[in-house]
Amino acid sequence: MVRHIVLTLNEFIIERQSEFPYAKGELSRLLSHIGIAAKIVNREVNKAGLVNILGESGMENIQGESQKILDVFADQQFISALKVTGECCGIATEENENIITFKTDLAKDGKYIVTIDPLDGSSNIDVNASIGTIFAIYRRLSPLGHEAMLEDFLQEGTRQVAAGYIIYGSSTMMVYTTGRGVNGFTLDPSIGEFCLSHPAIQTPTTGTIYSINEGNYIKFPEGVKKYIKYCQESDKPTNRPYSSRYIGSLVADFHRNLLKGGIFLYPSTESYPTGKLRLLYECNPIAFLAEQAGGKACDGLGNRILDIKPQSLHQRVPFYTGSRQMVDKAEEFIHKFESND
Ligand code: P6P
Repeated sequence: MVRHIVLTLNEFIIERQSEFPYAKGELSRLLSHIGIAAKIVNREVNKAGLVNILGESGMENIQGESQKILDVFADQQFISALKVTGECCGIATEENENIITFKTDLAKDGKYIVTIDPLDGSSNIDVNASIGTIFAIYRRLSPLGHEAMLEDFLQEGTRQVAAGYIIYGSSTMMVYTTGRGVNGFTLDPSIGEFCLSHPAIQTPTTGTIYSINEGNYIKFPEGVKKYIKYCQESDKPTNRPYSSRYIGSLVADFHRNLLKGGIFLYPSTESYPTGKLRLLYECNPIAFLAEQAGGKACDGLGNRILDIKPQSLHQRVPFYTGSRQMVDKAEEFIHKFESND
């Protein structure tokens, strides 16, 4: 019988640690603890339909969005996991208006900060559609021995040391990068470990999937409308229309397009004039992954997502990401028709 050697997430992290000459394991420990919290959240997500942890918590987050019970649970799990490592001095999460600074002496010496959307797409929880966690890790700018400061969190995406997501779908996967490629790990419930299943992910340079909420079509910028029509025409090099695929869960839509090729678009809309998705804990980590996998991520206004200097924790940006040639084509349409807006 051929014994398949599985490489667990922790073994992989330790193996790759040698690539960081000055790393003493702090980043490795952070990533491992994120993996542990992900397994705990996964356990609750998977049984959400069975126990009374579905539905609304009765609270609202900073965005004014109703918080699901699982949103709050996931937020607490990742905060606890990051606090206990001693490597992280503070975090910014979608669920909290301000930064959360850890006040123990150990944590004040933490070299890293984390931005995280603990449970993205949570409106899909109650209908059993895939949801996800999205995180980014930065080195702190403020001095060691003190509490984290807001400046630590308002760094350009190019300064991320690691980024990733967990997708709670038909299987649970953790996909992350430390700037040396993108690797995917699938949770094997029989051993409770994330195992390397998608080494060195490279996204196709083009594809035939476009992902956008066409319910907002009327208010899209003219160039986006023209690009959607381009996707629907059959006179492209593919000689057929593209397929429209949209789950309404960023991690699920991005993950599918990452593996198959495709483009995800969230333009500015009437409800979200500067875009809906948040720069710090949705767009930057996803953009880092997209670029590391050979793809692209921009705001449709001529800016590379990773170059944008954040002005506030919950800043929103228009977001276009995926296969490089498809994002290039969408930008071409946007720039060609932007004077018509
Ligand atoms: P809409 C989920 O609420 C989310 O933040 C992303 O996961 C998703 O891509 C987007 O919003 C969906 O937004 O307006 O299309 O429902």
